[in-house]
This record gives sequence, C-alpha cells and structure tokens, in this order.
Amino acid sequence: MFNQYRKVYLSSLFYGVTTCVLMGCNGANINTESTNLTVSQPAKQTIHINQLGYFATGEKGAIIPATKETAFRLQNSAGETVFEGTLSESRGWPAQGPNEFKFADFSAFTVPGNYVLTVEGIGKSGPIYIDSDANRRAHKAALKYYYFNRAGMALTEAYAGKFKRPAGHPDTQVIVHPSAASASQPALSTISSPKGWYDAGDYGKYTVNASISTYTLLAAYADNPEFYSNLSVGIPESNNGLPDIVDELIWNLEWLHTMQNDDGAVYHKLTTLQWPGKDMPDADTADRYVIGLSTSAALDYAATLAAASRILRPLFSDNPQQLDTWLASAKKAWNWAIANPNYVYQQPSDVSSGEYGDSDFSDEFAWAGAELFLATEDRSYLLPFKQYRQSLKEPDWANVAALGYFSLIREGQQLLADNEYSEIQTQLIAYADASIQIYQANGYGVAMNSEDFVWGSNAVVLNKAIMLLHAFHLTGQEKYRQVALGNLNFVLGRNPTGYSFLTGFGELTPQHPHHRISAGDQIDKPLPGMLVGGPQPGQQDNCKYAQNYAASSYLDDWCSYSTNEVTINWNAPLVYVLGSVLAQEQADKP
Ligand code: G3I
Ligand code: 9MR
Repeated sequence: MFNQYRKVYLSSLFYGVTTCVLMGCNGANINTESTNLTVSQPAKQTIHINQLGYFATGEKGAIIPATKETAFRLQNSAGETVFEGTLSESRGWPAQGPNEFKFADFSAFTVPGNYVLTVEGIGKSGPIYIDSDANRRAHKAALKYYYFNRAGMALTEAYAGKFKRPAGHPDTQVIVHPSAASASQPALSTISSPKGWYDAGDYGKYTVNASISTYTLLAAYADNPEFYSNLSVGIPESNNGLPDIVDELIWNLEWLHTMQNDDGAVYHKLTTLQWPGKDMPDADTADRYVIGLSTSAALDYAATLAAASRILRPLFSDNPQQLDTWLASAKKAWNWAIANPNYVYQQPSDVSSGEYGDSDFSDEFAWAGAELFLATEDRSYLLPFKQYRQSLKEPDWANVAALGYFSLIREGQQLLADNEYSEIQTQLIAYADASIQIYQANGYGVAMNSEDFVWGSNAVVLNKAIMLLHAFHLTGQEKYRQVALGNLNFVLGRNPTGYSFLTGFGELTPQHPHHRISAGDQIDKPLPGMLVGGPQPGQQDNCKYAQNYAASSYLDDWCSYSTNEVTINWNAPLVYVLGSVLAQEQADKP
C-alpha cells in the first residue's frame, strides 16, 4: 500500500503542473497569488467537490447525483487508478432540493497530488487536488482581504497590484447624528474616527460586526502565534517586526477605539445616511455620521478591546501604553452598559445603512464579562457569563457568547475553579458531538441543518467548524477535526450550487459579488480572497433565483446582496479555520 502511494506521489509530482492539460480539465489556472488571477469559468460540474484542495489527512469526499452504480474510482494524471471506493446509499436532504445523491468518500486516500474521480454512467469530476499549498494561498488571500478593504488608505501597486486605488473615507470629520448625541458630543458636532475596515460591500464601519470580526482574527493569532509570526501577506507594515495579522488587526482596533464618547457609551456605527452607489471609495464623498448608541456596541467594544489588550501584550512589553488605554476604555464601556443594560439601537428615519439590530444582550454581557475577567482577574466581571443560561451555539454577530468560551478555554484554566473550567469544556464538546450527529444525519458532508441557512450561511458553516476545532484541540479526537474539514469542503465547492464561494479560488467562483470596490474598479475579476455570504432561502433582495431551497438558493449577481455580498465577519472564520488546520500541520511536521 505504502509503495503504491509513494509511486503515485512521485508521478503526481512529475505531472503536477500539466495535469489539467492531460486531463482536459478546462484549463482553470488557479494562480492564487492574490493580485494576478487568471481563472476561467467552466460549465457547472455534476460531481461536487472541494475545488481548492483537500487536506491530505482530512475528510475527503464528493457528492454524486443518485445512480444505480455503487463504485467510484480516483485516477491520477497518468490515468492510473489510485483508489477505488464504494458509494454511499442514495439519500435525500431537503435543504438541497428533491434530488437524491450519493457520497463518495476517499478520506482513506492521503497522497498529495492531482486526481479525477469517475463514476460509470455519471462521468468525471473536475480536478481534485490533495494539496495544502492551495489552502495556504487561500488563507493568505483571505487574510489580505482585510488590507484590500481598509478605509482611509491609498492602496499602492506595491501591495495591491492592479487593485491599487486612491484613498477614500478619511473619516477625520465625522458628524454626530442626533441619535448619537451626548452632552459632551452634541448633535452635528464632529469627531475624528479614521482607519478601520469597510464592513462589507458597503463602506460602513459598524461596531458590532467589527467586534466579532476583530476578535475572530485575534483568536486565530492567539491560538497559533508561531504560525502567524512568520506569515507575510505583503502589506505596508510587513517589515515592522510584528506579525502581519497583528498589523492588520491594529488598523481596525485603532479605529474601533475612537468609537467611544466621553461618557463611555459607544457609537453603534459610522456610515453615510443612505447606501452609497457603485462608487469607488474616493468617489463616495457623502457626509459620514456616527449614528446611534447601544448596549450591544458598548459590550462588543469592551470585549474586543479587553481581548486585544491581553492577547497583544507580549508583543508590546516595552510600550504597553496603547494596550492600557484600550483596557481602560473597555472598562468604561462596560460600566456604561451596566448603567444602560437595555439600550436597543433604533434605526433613525433618515438612515438606511445596515442595522445590526439586537435586543437580547445576555450573550454580549457574557462575552464582555469573560474578556474583562481574563484581563483584570476581577471575578465580579464573570457573573453574567455564569448566569448565561441559553444553550451554547456557534458565534455570529448577534450571538457572541461562544467567543467568551473560546477565551476562557484558551486563557482561563489557572484563573477558574476546576469545575468551572470543565463545565465550559463539557458544553463545547456537547455542541461538537451534536454537530457530528447533524453531519451524519444529512449525509451531505456538512454539519448544517436547513434552518442554519440564514443570511451569511457560509459563516455559519465555518463558525461551526471553529467550534469543532476547539473540541478537537481539547480532546485530541480526530472525529471533530474531520467534520470541521467537511464544513470547509462545503464552502469550497462541495455544496449544491457547485460554487467554491471564495473569490479567485476554484473552478467556479463568484464573479459578481455585491462588493462596491469589485463592481466599481473597472477590473473584470472581483478582488480575490473574499468569501461570499452563501445560499439561504430568504431572497430579501427580490432577485431572480434559479433555486429556492435552503442550501441552493444562491445567485452570483450584484443584485443578490442577501447571498452574494462579502463581509469582514464572514472572511474571519475562514481565516481562522484555514490558519488553525495549517498551523497544526506545520507543527506536526517532523
Ligand atoms: O435570527 C433569525 C432566525 O431566528 C430566523 O430563523 C431567520 C429566518 O429568516 O432569520 C434570522 O435573522 C436573520 C438575521 O440576519 C440573522 O441571521 C434575518 O432574517 C436577516 O435579515 C438578517 O440579515 C442581516 C442583514 O444584514 C440584514 O439586516 C445579516 O445577518 C447581516 O450580516 C447583514 O449585514 C449587512 C449590514 O447590515 C451592512 N453591511 C453588509 C452586511 C452584510 O450583508
Ligand atoms: O448595498 C447594501 C448592502 O451592503 C446591504 O447589506 C444590503 C442589506 O441591507 O442593502 C444593500 O443596499 C440595497 C438596499 O438595501 C436596497 N436597495 C438596493 C441596495 C443595493 O443596491
């Protein structure tokens, strides 16, 4: 067996670059170095696979339309059969429509290379790569997305290549909307609130969504500091001695810090009053406002700045002043939230930018309390976390309790009583066990139920993968990692739409994301490394969809802002998942 694999490995190395030509796989040249994309769009495949590259030691499988055939085979670029397997029984999954399918599992085949999967009577798959390097390039591009979406900075050719652009949105004269006025900062006065990342396809900067996004990248770094210490994505700060992911985070943290008023309250968002047109940043010159205050903004701000003040401290041991300031601001925001525990953001009648509305703040109190407890070791902060009674679910912008679990697991062992710490672990592992059941029950290779397909479903898939990776690291049990990788395979092409949802990475990828920069830059291809929202049946944009099922209601069109937009909180879990798996692989290398 080993010899056979070895032989295949060598031949795949030999044929490597010419594989597509040999197999006539439609010439998709996945040149993933972020600024130079040449991806052609082939016809949709009937066999759905991860189009980027499976991890050698991970779950690997394809979805095949139902057939009477029971076998499949994998062939290398020389046409040699390297693996034969048995298809699953035909089965259905209402989330993807009425048609039955079979699952072809080749997880047992672990030799890196380029292959094609064949089922008699059905045909051949597109190219199947077993390849960590492709994942490495995708990870870098997903992280570089944040540079490409920086507000207030000109992107130069040296770092952005053909995607260079002039600066827009300096945000040094931001108007205080009446909904955000306070005694010290009256309506129509101005504040300076520069830097930060654009939220999404729009140019807004939203405290709630910036917080979970920033935290998720902070966690990627905190959980894998060695891996990130050597990872360069080519940004202006690349040679300043800090990891690039940290430089990128600081760009947003410095903005976030400006979103507090003198009372400790935190502005809910910074946007124009109406949605911008399809303008590039420098052409969108409408007035920008800080709008509204909210308990959720205050608590998410407190949590994120407290986490940053801890996680980045080892890098700033000589000059911790900025981190101290962030922690002080976090405490002030917490105190404001304690005094204003039910301050719900209300969209003013003259405003139409995104809402990020929420009225249940128990999870925000739990998260912020956990972060401040870890930062100060003051147990009084932990109370809301201990009182949080809702069942644990994967994080999203409106439900952030899990983020507190992640931090307490990472940094709380010495500070918590044994039973407190093990209770946190138990809840997380119970969640992961339930995910495995969901994965097994639908047979599609993803831990998702129909109702999980909401606006931004791809981030739901990946935040579930983060939960599973935590369970893997806590227990060392491979089964959790395997299901996490199943979820990754789903967003990278093994899903009912046949799209790899990461721009620039795969045979069939989104070409028309709801992203103003990509729509306005006069470059054919969208910016690379952006994860679109993904299928969900709400169709809130009223575009014309070909499918209405939960996991297939997706449209690659500008029109479809409810399935084809991109945002910072959707890319972040992709960075986390890829980073975590790659870091583990690197650490396991002899
Ligand atoms: O939570 C409920 C769930 O209980 C229910 O079963 C389900 C059924 O529809 O809906 C769920 O609520 C959805 C909510 O997102 C949480 O997923 C709402 O229907 C849905 O309308 C809402 O969408 C949000 C969208 O803004 C519209 O408000 C997205 O989460 C959010 O990511 C998106 O954020 C926008 C910003 O406002 C502006 N910038 C772009 C960004 C991305 O599109
Ligand atoms: O472009 C907007 C996008 O960033 C938001 O996520 C989305 C949801 O609120 O709204 C988009 O703006 C649309 C608006 O809601 C309705 N008219 C069309 C706008 C897009 O062209």
